[in-house]
Amino acid sequence: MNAEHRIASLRRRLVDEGIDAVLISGASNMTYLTGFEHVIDRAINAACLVTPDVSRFYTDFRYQEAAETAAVGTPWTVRVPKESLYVELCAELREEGVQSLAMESSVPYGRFKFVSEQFQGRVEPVNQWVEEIRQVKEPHEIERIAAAAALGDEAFEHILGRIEPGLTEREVALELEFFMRRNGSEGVAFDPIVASGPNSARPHAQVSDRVIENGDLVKLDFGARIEGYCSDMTRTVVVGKATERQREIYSAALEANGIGLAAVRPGLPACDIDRSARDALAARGFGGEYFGHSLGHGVGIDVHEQPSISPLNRDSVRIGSVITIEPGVYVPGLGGVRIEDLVVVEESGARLLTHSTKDLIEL
Ligand SMILES: [Mn+2]
Repeated sequence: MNAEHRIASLRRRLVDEGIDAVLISGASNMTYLTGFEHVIDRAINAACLVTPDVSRFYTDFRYQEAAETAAVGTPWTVRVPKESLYVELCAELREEGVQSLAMESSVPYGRFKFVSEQFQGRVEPVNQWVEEIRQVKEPHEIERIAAAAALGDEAFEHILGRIEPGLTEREVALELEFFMRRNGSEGVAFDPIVASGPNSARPHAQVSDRVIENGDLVKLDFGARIEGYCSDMTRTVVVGKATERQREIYSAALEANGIGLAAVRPGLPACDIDRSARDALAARGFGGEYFGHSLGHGVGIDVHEQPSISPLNRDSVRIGSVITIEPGVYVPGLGGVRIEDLVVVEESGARLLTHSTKDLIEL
């Protein structure tokens, strides 16, 4: 991990925007920027301050020892304010002659207002500064995502041997989670989605106590987390023999998945990749009312990050991004199929990290 390189990227942004300092307090962004492992969690009270010559990590007593240990050999100095973190931080900014400060637009409004008053200089809300750096992965980040994807493949293989009529969605979801955690996943990337029968027509259905029946489509969307990095995959299976209509939906989703994957090229606008798969679905009779979400998204420290592969994103995809390609066909009352792969964007196109079969599985 090269914290130096990540901080340098942020400093270039400061220069470009003509701002003296930036304060980063989003947990995933702080994790990325510091490179600290096993320090930053969702409960932490902390902030990273970066100026042209300072990289300082503020936290409190509960995290002091872990942060100081993690900071050894890095450009970070750890500061543990005696009283209020933001009161002390603002006092230091004033002492150091900082005139303008960037804060992430995602911070709570109360904190933004408080810092604005305490600091007394110009405070600018800024959006996606660290997220933009995060969207191009370093090789060791890709290795971790690939390891999480491999565990996802194993979990899918495992769950295929378990799904049967009579089990509830919740039991299947629990088994998926248990398998991943028992085999090295740090929690899960997100609560698994197990959506059966008519529930599978809801793209982000919440797991229910519905009992799986013969003839159901069962959509499984889940991911592991390895060394701080997520994976994400979706497969849809049929319990028993598939009907003609189920086959038709499945083959449309599968074709769109293949077309979306083949469209991935560095330098191509994300919206064009999205359109390739969307047009393929429409040509099969599954236009907008059957597929209403984005084709994919970036994956890394967070399961949903930049770049978004959506009709609205005109930015080009870049070498080193890790994205999903996940077209779906959702037919209310009948069910839905989504097939989601995780890929790395390389010079020659998409390299798959998800290796589970996409042939229609009838259990
Ligand atoms: Mn996804």
